[in-house]
Amino acid sequence: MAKAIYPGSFDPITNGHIDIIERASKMFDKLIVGVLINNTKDPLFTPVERVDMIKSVVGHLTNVEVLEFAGLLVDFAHEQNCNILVRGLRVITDFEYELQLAQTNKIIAPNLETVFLSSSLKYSYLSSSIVKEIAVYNGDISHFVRDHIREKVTKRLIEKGL
Ligand code: COD
Repeated sequence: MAKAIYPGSFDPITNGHIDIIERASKMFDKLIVGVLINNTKDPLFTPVERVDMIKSVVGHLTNVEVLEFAGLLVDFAHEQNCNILVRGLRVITDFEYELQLAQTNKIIAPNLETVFLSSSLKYSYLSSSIVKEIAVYNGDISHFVRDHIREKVTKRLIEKGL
C-alpha cells in the first residue's frame, strides 16, 4: 500500500494546503496529514484545534487521516511505517528551504523520499502567515480559507487582543 505523509504547521489550514491534500490523496492509497506540535513557534491555534480544522475540511477524502506529531519528522514517519513525504512548492523562495529539509531528512533517514507538488497557480502566493497578517489588519481572508476557518481565525485574533 502506497502511503505518504504531508507534514506541516497548518496554522491555519489554507485553500493552498487543501489543494495539495486533495491532489496527493489521489496519488497514494493513504495520506496522513501530520500536524507539528511546534512549541518554539507561537502558533495561533493549538495542535488539537489545527487537527480539528483540517479534519473539518478533508471529510470528503476517505483515505486521509490527520494526526499530530512532536519531535522529528523522520521519527514520525518511521512510527507510521511510511517512507514518502509530500511537500508543496510555491515560489522559488520555497525551494531552498524545502531542499534543505528534504536533504537533511534523507541523511537522517535514507529510505525516506520527499515528493514535491507544485502549487496550483491560483494559490502560489498563499501562506498561513499571509492569511494571519491580513486578518490582523481586518482584511478579507475569505478567498484564502474556508468560511468556518475564517470565523475561527477572526475569533482567535479577538481573543488574543490582536
Ligand atoms: N500551495 C501549495 N503548497 C503550500 C501552500 C500553497 N498555497 N502553502 C503551503 N504549502 C506547503 C508548504 O510549502 C509546505 O510544503 C506544506 O504546505 C506545509 O506548509 P506549512 O507552512 O503549514 O508547514 P511548515 O513548512 O511550517 O512545516 C515544517 C515542518 C513541520 C515539516 C518541519 O518544521 C518539520 O519537519 N518539523 C519537525 C522537526 C524536524 O524534523 N526538524 C528537522 C527538519 S530538517
